[in-house]
Amino acid sequence: MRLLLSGFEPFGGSDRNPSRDLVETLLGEPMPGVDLQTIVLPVETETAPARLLDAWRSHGSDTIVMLGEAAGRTAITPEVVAINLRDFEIPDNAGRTIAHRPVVEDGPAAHFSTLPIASITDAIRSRGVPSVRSLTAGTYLCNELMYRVLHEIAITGRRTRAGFIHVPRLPEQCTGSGHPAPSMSLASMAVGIRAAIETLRDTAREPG
Ligand code: PCA
Repeated sequence: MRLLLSGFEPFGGSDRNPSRDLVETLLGEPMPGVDLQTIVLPVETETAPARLLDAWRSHGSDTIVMLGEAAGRTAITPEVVAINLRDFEIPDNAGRTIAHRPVVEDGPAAHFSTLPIASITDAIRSRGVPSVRSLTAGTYLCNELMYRVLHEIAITGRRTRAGFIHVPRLPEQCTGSGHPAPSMSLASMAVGIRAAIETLRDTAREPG
């Protein structure tokens, strides 16, 4: 399997993003049968999707897994669907706020993940890490990235499998006083994402 794994830089005032930490951790843990390329993307609507699509073209990946942080989540959550809507509640890291605009003008309303989501959540749970599918990737950069990648695959007729997985915040991001927030350790997230990658490797199509 030729896997492209992406994460995002910190955003929204945080100095961490677990998706970036995961990409860096997994890069240091080679897995048999996985040709891994990683990329950490800026949280910027103008640049993130294009940078990922460039990496896909240059690596020739047959599988794309995009990772991002979702505050408030209690589990590792593969996203089922990306919608054709950008509606930011906070500006991106370049200071842009986009309200009620499509990701792709005249694109379809939605694109579905082409990852085997039930197999992935089962595999993650079997390692003792909470995982459940999610039916919304939001309307910010993560949804936009997922939509743009799946749209590009659809219009180019490629057979690349692609999808997005949101992870909770790290405990270190949730130590402020006030309301406690859900979090998960980086070690548990890494076990879970590794299980997801192994599932994808073991269900990859034979070449040719
Ligand atoms: N999470 C944001 C964007 C970057 C990230 O890690 C989101 O869910 O859209």
